[in-house]
Amino acid sequence: RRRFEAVPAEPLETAGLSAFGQDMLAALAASPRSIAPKYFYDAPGSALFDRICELPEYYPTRTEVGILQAQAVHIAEAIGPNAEIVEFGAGSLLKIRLLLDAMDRPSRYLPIDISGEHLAQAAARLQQDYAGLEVLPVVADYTQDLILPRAAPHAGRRVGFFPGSTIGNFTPPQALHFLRMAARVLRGGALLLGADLFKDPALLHAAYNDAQGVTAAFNLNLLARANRELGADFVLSQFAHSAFYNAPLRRIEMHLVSLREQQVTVCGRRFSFSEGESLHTENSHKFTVDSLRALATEAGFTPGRVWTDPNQLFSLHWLQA
Ligand code: AVI
Repeated sequence: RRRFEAVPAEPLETAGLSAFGQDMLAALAASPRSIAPKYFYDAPGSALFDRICELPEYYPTRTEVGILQAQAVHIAEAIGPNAEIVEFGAGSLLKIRLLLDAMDRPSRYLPIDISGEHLAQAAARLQQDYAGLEVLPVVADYTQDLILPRAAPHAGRRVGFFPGSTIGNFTPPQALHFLRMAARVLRGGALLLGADLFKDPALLHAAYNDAQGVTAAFNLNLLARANRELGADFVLSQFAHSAFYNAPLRRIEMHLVSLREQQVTVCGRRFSFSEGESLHTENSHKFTVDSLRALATEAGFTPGRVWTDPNQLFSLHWLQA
């Protein structure tokens, strides 16, 4: 009698690989294939993202900056005197400067970022311009549970700042997890949160399919990064940038679509792509004011004021922790 034995799938040998290597191998071994968008942001990817923020089609950055400029006095009033600002992500120095300039004697600024070098440079530049402010960079992954330094004696409120609608790049459970952690570390203070609003899908589509192809280059840089860091052999011209609005899930999805049947090698392992098969690289969820407030409430915040632009493209939320 013949006996059939299940042959276990060859285990992925990931010991000794970087987090990017481990996650890329896991993404390629899965079906459907999907990887966290945080891997976009190596140095070339961060430079491409800065260019995206300047694109005519990419409205979120300039709209949020416009709201911060228009409402700085009211936001500073809500923050109060001597406050401590905790920024999740090194962030745009422009946005934090708009807040600091309007605030009444800010006491301390704690930018949190995973990239220590980038953070140290940004913090040093800020310190030069704000001599009376204590700038205390915290090198940490803010998607994990955080422990922050104690509040300085006599400091005012501790206020979190999470601009840019990066909250939309989390899956809904990740967003809830992040907000719960933020509510915990900011207890007694508040969070100022930027969230992109649902709008005409044609405008959303244009923002992620710009005419100059910068967003496409940003997406494809993920494969270029794998070639640089993981000894991969992706042929970039054999993959296409695809970004579309998924209406039921209220999100832009970005994918890299294989233009033909092909094989790639990553960290010494071979993977096949069929024609049209994709690697899902990013979600960018869009909110209504009410859906964001409901999410914040579920995470333990008490939603307060909401500031938007005249066209209701983007929202800034004051969430009491
Ligand atoms: C950082 N994040 C909020 C951007 C977004 O719009 O979701 C990332 C981005 N992806 C493509 N363009 C911009």
